[in-house]
Amino acid sequence: MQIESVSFRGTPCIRINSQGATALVALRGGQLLSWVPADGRERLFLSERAVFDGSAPIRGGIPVVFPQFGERGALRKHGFARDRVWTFDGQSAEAAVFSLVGHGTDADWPYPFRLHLHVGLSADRLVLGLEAENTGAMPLAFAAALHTYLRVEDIARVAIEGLQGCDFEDSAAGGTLHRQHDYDVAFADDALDAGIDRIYGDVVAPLVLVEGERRLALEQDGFGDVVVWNPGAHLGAQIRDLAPDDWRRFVCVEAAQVLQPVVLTPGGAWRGSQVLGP
Ligand code: TA6
Repeated sequence: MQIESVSFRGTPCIRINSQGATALVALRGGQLLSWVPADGRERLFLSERAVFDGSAPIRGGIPVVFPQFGERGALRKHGFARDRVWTFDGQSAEAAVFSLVGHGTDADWPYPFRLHLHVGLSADRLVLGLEAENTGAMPLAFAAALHTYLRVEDIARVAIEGLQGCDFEDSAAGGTLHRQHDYDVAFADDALDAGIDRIYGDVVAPLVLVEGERRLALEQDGFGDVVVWNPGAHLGAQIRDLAPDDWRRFVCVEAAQVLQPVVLTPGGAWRGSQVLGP
């Protein structure tokens, strides 16, 4: 694994090369911006209109959501980890390691903590590990997600397999509860206009993103939930840091721990991972 410091759209990043694959991680947010396996095809969506000056989160790649998911709490949407500048700690045997340390000095979240993001890369696999540690003297509770923006050619041809039988909260319909009866989640008809925004609980099977002949497997461990999001045409047109047709070019399939927040006692640690590959 080779590692170099680079600047991308004016923001400091770490580029990782391994077995012909590359990944780019912005220190802002500890956020993956690009993953190109050895076949040379980009797998992540990053908006051309993404903002890199720190005035808004970067739209695309893999934002780290912590310690709050969405607006389920008093903090800013999706918490603060994606807005902070992380540190590159170096490389372990298998991964580049990034960290974010909180000293408990935030008035609205006064808990000392340490987050680590491990980014492992081989020819055709991306392995992400997120670790949270309570370094303070009080218990703390958090939600977390790897908000993975997967690049697709045309959302109308995309299906996600592996969620049949799972219950989900429909965030686009006020959090109502439903069960996934269909074999796959597809983005056709009404969903193309209204979008899909769902939190699936107790997901055990590996997922597969299917688009025509292309398949990408997504496995996760530690994270109990999966969030599936595409804004659809209506909301997509209102998101300022997306170009007009960008909503067709991605789907977020997020490894998440949302429905049941994690509680860490002092000294306690939690780990979750998401693995993308063939
Ligand atoms: O994870 C899905 C979601 O919570 C959606 O509801 C949508 O708002 C999306 O995240 C993006 O949020 P953002 O704050 O990055 O615009």
